[in-house]
Amino acid sequence: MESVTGPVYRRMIETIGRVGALYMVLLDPDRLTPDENVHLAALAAAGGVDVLLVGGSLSLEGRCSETIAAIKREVDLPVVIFPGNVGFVAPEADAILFLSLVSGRNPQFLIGEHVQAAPRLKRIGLEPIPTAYMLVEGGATTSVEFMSGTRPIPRTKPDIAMAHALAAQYLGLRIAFFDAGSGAKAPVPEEIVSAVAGYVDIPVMVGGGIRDPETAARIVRAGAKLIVTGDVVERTRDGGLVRAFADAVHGA
Ligand code: 1GP
Repeated sequence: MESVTGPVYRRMIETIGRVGALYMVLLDPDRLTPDENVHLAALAAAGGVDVLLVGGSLSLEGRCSETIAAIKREVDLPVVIFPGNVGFVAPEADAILFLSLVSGRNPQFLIGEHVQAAPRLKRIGLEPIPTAYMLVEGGATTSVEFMSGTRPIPRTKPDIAMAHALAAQYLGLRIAFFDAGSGAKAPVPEEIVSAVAGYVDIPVMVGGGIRDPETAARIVRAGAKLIVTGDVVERTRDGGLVRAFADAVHGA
């Protein structure tokens, strides 16, 4: 029988053990061309990013495979898919976050997409990383909220976030990902991060609306083990800022 965790997840956990927390940059194939994303990926690699996430909520352009193939040709970083639905499955990636939207009550995103995706992943040999995805109020309606027809966890309710993450752990999921959504006005509150990190044994991942290294460092100090930024890197395309984020996440 195969181990339930694959090599990419195990390497991520080893990296966390070595550097304290892992810094991921999200590249969205809908928002940028493959060439632009390769440019950002190279910038990320030079700036000390640990893992590239590729994905988003829509895949309107259907460029996930093409983008990942182009990145893998040029950049030596693990590429993990951050899927919005089964259409994001791409054999060129190293792994895929096998996300269950556990903060919602929409069966399609709790298990439906997964039933379609699982046989494809097995056939192409793509590592699934079982991940609980929990949307947290970030001050604006997010694409995930709209597309999934689910409501986010209220910002002021750490107890609800804790119960969701613990249920996810007991279901066997390996990462508790709290996301305020891309471009959120406010990131996931540190109170939620510290409450959950002190309560569950699986690593806490945080993204959405993180715009400066100081905020990233504060969220790591609150207990997050994985930090993801997308929008700020995409907008600024600033290698120095990427390096500052990586240093802040690793040094927090
Ligand atoms: C979105 O957490 C990611 O799902 C990244 O968010 O684009 O706001 O950095 P930002």
